[in-house]
Amino acid sequence: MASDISSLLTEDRPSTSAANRARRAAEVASFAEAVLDGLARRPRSIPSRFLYDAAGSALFEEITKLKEYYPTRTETKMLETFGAEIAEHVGHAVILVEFGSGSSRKTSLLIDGLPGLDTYIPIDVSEDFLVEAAKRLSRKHPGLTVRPLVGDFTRTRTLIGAPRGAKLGFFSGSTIGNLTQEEAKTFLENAARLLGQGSTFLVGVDLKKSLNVLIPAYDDEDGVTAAFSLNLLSRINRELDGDFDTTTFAHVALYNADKGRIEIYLKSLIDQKVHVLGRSFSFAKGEHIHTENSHKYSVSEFQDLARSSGWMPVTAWTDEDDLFSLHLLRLA
Ligand code: AVJ
Repeated sequence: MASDISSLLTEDRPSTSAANRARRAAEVASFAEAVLDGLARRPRSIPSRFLYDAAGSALFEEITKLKEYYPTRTETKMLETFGAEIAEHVGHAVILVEFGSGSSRKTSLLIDGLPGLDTYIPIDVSEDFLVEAAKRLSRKHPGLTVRPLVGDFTRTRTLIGAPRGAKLGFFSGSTIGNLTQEEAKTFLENAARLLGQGSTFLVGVDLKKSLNVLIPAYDDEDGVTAAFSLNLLSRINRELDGDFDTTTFAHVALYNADKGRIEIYLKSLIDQKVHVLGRSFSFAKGEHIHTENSHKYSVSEFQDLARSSGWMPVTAWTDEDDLFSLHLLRLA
C-alpha cells in the first residue's frame, strides 16, 4: 500500500494560503501581547513557547547533540532498549498521536515496534517542521497514513479525520517539563479527553538528579544553550521592531530545589533602555527576564501527577544511570 500524507488540517479550517497568512498574523499578535505584558510585569517573564521560531528550533536541534545535554540521547536509547516491552503493552494501538513533533528518529523507533499501527497524527504549531517530519516518517514507514495537525497541542480538542481504533499518545523529550505542575495536570486531562477510553500514553520525563549533571545540560561549554535563550531577544528585534543588544544580556540557568525545576533567565549586564513596538522598557544592571522552566520529577512524583489527572500508571522505565524516565499510562 502506498503511504499517504493527507493535507494539513487545522481544527477549524483547511490549510489554504489565506488561512496560513491569518495564522501567522495571529502568531505575531500573540507574541507581541506576551512580550509587552511580560516585560511590563515584575518579575519579567516571557512564555517559553516563543523560543521556538525557525532559528530557535534549529538551535534546539543543536542542543540535543551536545555532550552535556543527556535527555535526547538517553530517551532515544531507552526506546531502543525497551521497545519490545513497550510494544507488549501498547501493541494493540491503531492510531499514534504525537504531541509536539519530536525528532522523527524517536517516533520511528516507536512505530517500528508497532506493526498494527495504521495512522500517525503528529500535532505541532510549527507547520514547516510538521511537513518535514510527516514526509520523513511517511517515507520511512510505507503503508502508514500520516495526518499532521497544525495547532497548539495543549489546546487541541478534536482529532480531525482520525479513524476508529485504540489510540496511543506519545509526548517525548520531557517537553512536559516546560509546563508548571498545574499546567501539566491540565494538559494530561485534555490529552485524556482527546485520546479517549482505552487509550495509552507514553510520556518521556526528565528525572531529578545531581546538579553537577543538571546545570551543564542547561549551560553548556560552547554556549549553544545561551544562544538558544538569547535568540528570543533577536526574535523580538526581528518580529516586533525591537532594539535589544544581545551582547548586553547573559543566559543564566539555576536549579530551584523548592519547585524541582531548572529556571532560565536572561540577565541585563548593564543599566539600559530597550524599545519594543514603540514602547520603552528600562533594565537595571542585574535585572532578569524569566524565559523558561524545565521541571524534573522522580518516578513516583510523576505517577502521582498522572493519577491526579485521571491516568493510571502502568509501568515506568528508567535508564541505568537514572537520568530519564519513560512512563506508560492507561485510561480506564
Ligand atoms: C524541550 C523543554 C525538553 O527543558 O530540556 C533545553 C528545552 N531549554 N535547553 C528542556 C531546553 C534549554 C527542553 N525541552
